[in-house]
Formats: sequence, structure tokens, C-alpha cells
Amino acid sequence: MGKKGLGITITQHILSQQRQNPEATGAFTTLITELIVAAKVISREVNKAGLVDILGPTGKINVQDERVQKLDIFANQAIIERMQHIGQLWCMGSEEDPDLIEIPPQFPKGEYILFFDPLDGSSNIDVNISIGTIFGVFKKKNSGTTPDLLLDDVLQPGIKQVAAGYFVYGSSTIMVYTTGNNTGVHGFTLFPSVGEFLLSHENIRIPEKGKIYSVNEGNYVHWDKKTRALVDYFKTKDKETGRPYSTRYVGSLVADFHRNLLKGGIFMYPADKKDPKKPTGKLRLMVEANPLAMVVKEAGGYASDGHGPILNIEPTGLHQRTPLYIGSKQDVELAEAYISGKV
Ligand code: AHM
Ligand code: MG
Repeated sequence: MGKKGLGITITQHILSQQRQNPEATGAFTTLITELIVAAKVISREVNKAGLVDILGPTGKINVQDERVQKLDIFANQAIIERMQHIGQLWCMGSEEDPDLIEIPPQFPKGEYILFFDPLDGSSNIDVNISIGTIFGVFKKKNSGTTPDLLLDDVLQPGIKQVAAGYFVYGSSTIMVYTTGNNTGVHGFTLFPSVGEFLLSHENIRIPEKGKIYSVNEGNYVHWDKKTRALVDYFKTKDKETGRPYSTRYVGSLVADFHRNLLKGGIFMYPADKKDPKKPTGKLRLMVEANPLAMVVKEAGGYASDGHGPILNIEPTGLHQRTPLYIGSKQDVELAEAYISGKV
């Protein structure tokens, strides 16, 4: 924790970044500020989630499942309702909505597009494991001249994101964000007593190489030979390269990613043959892979689909899935070499 930064609120931090950019209008600051309010509301609800067994209605079948589903929907609605009236958004895309989310006609529209996964890792809600919200922000494409909302005018490769980040609702609630262009990746911890996010992790840099690999190894039988060889590599003993690595996997991308960002290592969700409908793995390009790829790049790491940078993928669908290898640069480059057949 940088002592220098202690006590700086996220609002102060965003405003100081805004002042460094002479072209900034404050529109982006408004956007992020409102998103933070939505996240605080979600954080409060997540913290209460465990109480449902004690306080929730009794006699109902499937209370737990109900609750899990409700929190997903709650988080989605909290973000949409908070963000739709701020006047800065052209539209939104959420993991929970099959189509783009339009700004209702009674509200002004803006230039930004917000993609988000409202509650990532939601299968972990009822077992008290960290979950989170992931977001990425784009500007509307110049080609978007028609007043109609066309997917082609909205979808862009991740490299065009102007900001990205995430919230983790864990032992404490933390927000990590970047606006790219070498402005760094910064982490803020929510102090519940004052209701403010305070700077706790200034200019996060991910180690060049880590000692952790994070993957759902239960999918081993569904992987191709290259993927198996890669995971076998991390498990093989070799003193010189610091192997075997340790496995760490909680099943919330946002939490697994956050740990590896701070400690170094690689998170993988490879393509598998488990579900013929999802041959490219489970994770979504627009709401999961792209935002975290921007964060990791700005922190000195790398994100790949096994063949090239995640951030260069031209999206063709709102809910497109992608294999994901993300984390310390050397580890991800090695994974890419395995998957693309160079090793
Ligand atoms: P979700 O957005 O519906 O929660 O699904 C994504 C989650 C990720 O957080 C996590 O990395 C992955 O699914 C875990 O999947 P699996 O259970 O197959 O390992
Ligand atoms: Mg998710």
C-alpha cells in the first residue's frame, strides 16, 4: 500500500486524472462516479446474502437458488437503472441481457458504451466466496450515424476501450480501474464506515512471471492435447523455472484474476469439448475478457486467446465466448506458444 496515496478518495483520484487531460469534459467522470454508486449498492446486498437462510422466508422450496438468481438480477438492474439516466451513455451491454440495452427515450444519450458483467462468479454467492462486477467502456464509433442502435456500430475490439475495471465483493470491497494510456492501474478499498473507496493499491504492476496457475482442471478430459501439455508443464518439477506452480482457483474469474494481478501467475479458461455449443470456452469476450485484458495490459501483463491478444479480436456477437489466458506476461506468452503449436 503506497502511504502517499492513503486517504485519497476515488473521486479525487478520477478528478486529478481528468485535470491531466485537457480535452476531458467531465462526462467520463460522471459515468464512473455513478457506476461506483451502483457498486456500493450491490456490495451492500452481497454482504447481506448469507443472511437469507436466517432472515429469508421459510417454507419455500429452493430458497437458495431463488436468492442467487435474485442477486444476479438485482445487480443487473441496479447498474442499468443507475446508468441509464446520466446522459453519458449511448447504450449498454450486459451479460444478463440477450440484446443491447437502449437508453429510454425520456433520458438524454451520450457518447459512451458500457459493457458489464453485473455479478461474476454468481455460483459462489451462497458459499461466501468473493464475487464481483466487471466493466469496460468504449466510445461510440464515428460510423454510428444512424439513430438506430445497430450492433455493428457498437461492437469494437477491446483495444478501443477507454476504461475498464472491476469490483470484488470479498473480505472487503475493492475497485480496480484503468483509463489506459500509461495512466496505470489503481486499486481502492471501500471503507464501509465512511462509505468511500480510498486509494489502497497505487499503480499496480503484475510480476513478469508468477508461481500460480488457475484453471478448472476438472475439464482436463475435455481439453485437446496442447492444452493438456500446457497444464502439465505448470505441474512439472523444474527448479530453474520455479516449477511446479501452485494451483489456485475459486471459480470467480474476477477474484482469481485479482489475486493473480497482485501476486503474479496465469488464469486460464481454455477452449474445451464439454459443450458443443461453447467450443471456445466459457468466458465472454465483451463483458469479461476484454475489460480484464485492458487492466492486465496496463499493469504490464498480457491476455491472449491462445493465438494472439484478446484486445485485437474483432467481435462478431454481443455474447461471443473466447478462450482466455491472462496474467503475468511470461506465463501467458508461454501458454500462447503451447496453444498455437509453437512449442
Ligand atoms: P458467471 O459470469 O455466470 O458467473 O460465469 C463465469 C464464471 C467465472 O467467474 C469463472 O471463472 C467461471 O465461470 C468458472 O467456471 P467453471 O465452474 O466452469 O470453472
Ligand atoms: Mg461472469
